[in-house]
Amino acid sequence: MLTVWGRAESSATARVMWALGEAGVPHRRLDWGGRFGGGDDPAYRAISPHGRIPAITREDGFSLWESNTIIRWLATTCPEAGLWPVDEAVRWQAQAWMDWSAAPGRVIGPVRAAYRRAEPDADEMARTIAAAAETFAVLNAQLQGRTFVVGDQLTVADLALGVVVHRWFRIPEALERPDLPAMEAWYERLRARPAYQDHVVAKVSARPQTLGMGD
Ligand SMILES: N[C@@H](CCC(=O)N[C@@H](CS)C(=O)NCC(=O)O)C(=O)O
Repeated sequence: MLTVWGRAESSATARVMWALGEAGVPHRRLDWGGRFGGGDDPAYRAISPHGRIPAITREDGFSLWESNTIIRWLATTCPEAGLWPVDEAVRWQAQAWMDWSAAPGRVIGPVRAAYRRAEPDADEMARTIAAAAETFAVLNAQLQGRTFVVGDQLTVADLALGVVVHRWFRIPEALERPDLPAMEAWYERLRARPAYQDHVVAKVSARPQTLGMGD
């Protein structure tokens, strides 16, 4: 049995849980990190050197950290799930989009920081949203004419990007955002997937749970 170490509402844990759900891999999850603590536990540091969540462990001693690496491992060990493109060019495009997922990860943070202020500053909100929209527009362009990020099938690229996009669309309706129709249509396709509903929509909020923590 695979064990996932990580609190469910963390974006990085949610990605891994979603991937496990898509692949149908039996697992259990332990609440770890954030308010649950454990990141500085030396035994945990032995499996996750930065003390960050998520990490996975298996009874035979195998362990792994970094959510996108865990997703790659899962996709290659469960090829029947179809998350790892067979075509070489598509497979490497998927890797590029996975690595690129750090970019929207960086721009959504300032939006959320502005949004969580007790007295939000309209200029800060507008500025951070405009900067984020510029980055998300890159993904929107890629999704034009495609069902999923690198083609007609859900892959590791979608798994790396689906959580941050959920956060973008969860910013309250009242806040003006430029239209990104291809990305919105893709988000609706993700929302139709039970594993995405269970592990992302139901668990990950737009508002940070714990200030000052990567979440
Ligand atoms: N690049 C890492 C990021 C890991 C990370 O920053 N995780 C956050 C939660 S999303 C964390 O561990 N925060 C501290 C904590 O929850 O204790 C990954 O994708 O696994």
